[in-house]
Amino acid sequence: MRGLILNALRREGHISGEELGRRLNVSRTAVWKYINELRKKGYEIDSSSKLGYFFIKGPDLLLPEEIAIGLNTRVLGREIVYREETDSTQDVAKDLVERGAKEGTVVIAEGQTRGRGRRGRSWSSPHRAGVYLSIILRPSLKPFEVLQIPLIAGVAVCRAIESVTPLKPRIKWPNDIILGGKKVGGILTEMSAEIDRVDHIALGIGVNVNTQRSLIPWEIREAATSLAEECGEYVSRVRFIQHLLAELESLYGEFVMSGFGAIKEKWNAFDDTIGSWLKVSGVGNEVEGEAIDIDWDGALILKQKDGGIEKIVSGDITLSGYGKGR
Ligand code: BT5
Repeated sequence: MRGLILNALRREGHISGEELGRRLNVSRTAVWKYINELRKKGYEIDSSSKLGYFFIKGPDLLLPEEIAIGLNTRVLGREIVYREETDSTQDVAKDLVERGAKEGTVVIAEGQTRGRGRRGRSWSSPHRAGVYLSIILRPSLKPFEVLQIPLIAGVAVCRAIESVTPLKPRIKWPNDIILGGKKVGGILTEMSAEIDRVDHIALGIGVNVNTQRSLIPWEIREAATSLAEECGEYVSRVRFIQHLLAELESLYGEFVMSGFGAIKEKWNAFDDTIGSWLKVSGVGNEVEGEAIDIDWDGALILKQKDGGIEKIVSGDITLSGYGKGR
């Protein structure tokens, strides 16, 4: 109901309580209560006896009713669970899965106290500055195919960045989103699976949107950036999420129908890894070589000094040569 009221106020500028009540089939007192709830959330809505209610401005929050206005998806984000603050949206998503949450449910937090990356690393999530969300997916995939999910999400993040800014993001395999050589976003894929079948995936995406440099822990400050810092202006987090969910839904749909082959070319368009000389660590022995391609299943193919070919399915990479676009 609050979403419908916001929609009407935004569209028409001002509208009387009586007219709102008539359209939504509720009493004027009920309209007044909803308006007060919106005001408590930070919406500036004024009223006058002549014009009725009129919208002044919204609170730049990632409220589900804000995201729903103009969200162009059928499944992703049709159910949004919102938290002002939480430990990690991944944990909230996992709780929801246990309670039967549907595919496409999205958990969004304004801030995380224990946002996480891969292998126990942390993800700095300052309040109301970035986008921190987890998406519940229930694809019928084999566990090894899940490797492709962060690559698909990477393309969606880059396309969303291109939709809301003039920036040219790149992807460092497997899950780093890079601007000007610095990390602006990361992707975390956690799954629950049996030997031959994935039960569900919690796809976590973190992007520094309007994150000021001073809010990023000093140890990683030099290696991190934000969309606002790179393009020099404030970026709407709501619009970014709307584009992200729409891009992801379309790419994920394509992937489910036709496999990773259809996405690989799109991934290549943002790739900043192939052609670089790099070191891969975090999975047993450190391996060094030139990244020559990604395989049909999303694995990175490295050519070592002696000409040997190594296929890498996960790990952390350090570039020691130069990637495209650097
Ligand atoms: C990632 O891990 O890049 C995946 C990050 C996923 C975060 C999202 S937020 C929503 C959802 N809920 C969660 O709890 N997590 C997901 P990894 O490749 O392991 O990179 C982690 C490393 O990135 C850290 O060790 C830091 O060096 C760096 N880092 C941490 N916070 C950062 C930030 N805000 N911006 C740039 N770099 C950061």
